[in-house]
Amino acid sequence: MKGTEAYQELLSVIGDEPVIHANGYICRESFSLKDREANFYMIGSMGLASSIGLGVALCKPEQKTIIFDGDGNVLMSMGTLAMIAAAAPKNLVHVVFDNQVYESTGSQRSLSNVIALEAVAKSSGYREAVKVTRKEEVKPVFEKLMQSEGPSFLLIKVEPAFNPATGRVTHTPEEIKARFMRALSNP
Ligand SMILES: Cc1ncc(C[n+]2csc(CCOP(=O)(O)OP(=O)(O)O)c2C)c(N)n1
Ligand SMILES: [Mg+2]
Repeated sequence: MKGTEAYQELLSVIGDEPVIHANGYICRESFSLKDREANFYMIGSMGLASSIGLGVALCKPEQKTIIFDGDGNVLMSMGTLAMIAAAAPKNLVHVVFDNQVYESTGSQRSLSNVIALEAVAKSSGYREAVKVTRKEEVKPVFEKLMQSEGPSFLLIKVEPAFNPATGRVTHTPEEIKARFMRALSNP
């Protein structure tokens, strides 16, 4: 499946929940498909969406927090998987779009073709860790994780098929922060 198809499946399930996005194409794809105030776009710093997501989940325990991450981002901050597992927020759903490359910077190969990131998450202590490879599985599995106690990890294997004509996030970092904080205080 293409990344865009996976996003569309997920977006059909997401309501008001905050979604913290990893940098690069992940921000651009989501911004182009459906920009929302509750989307936090981590524009520059790779590897940090997961720790920002953890912080939001701990501060807002009454609602689900979602992280949209990439394989390269997860590999860069693998220690955050342990941090999330140890803090064990029941309301956190960590989604990884695994295209097995650093697509945003020219599709250099990542290690996720040999390292099973869902197994790393599970052995770190995530309550659930699921890998999906077929488009039809994405929505039902995500729905189930959104209704269950976390922290949970959903690894979606996607083709590296980003359309370079996709626009860029047009909000400034300051605007992203202000609107995200507004969305968090008015759920
Ligand atoms: C600390 C740091 N290192 C490198 C980069 C450059 N960079 C931006 S996105 C990216 C690739 C991210 O890979 P992945 O998480 O797999 O997402 P994909 O691009 O495949 O969607 C890289 C290397 C950066 N922004 N910050
Ligand atoms: Mg990638």
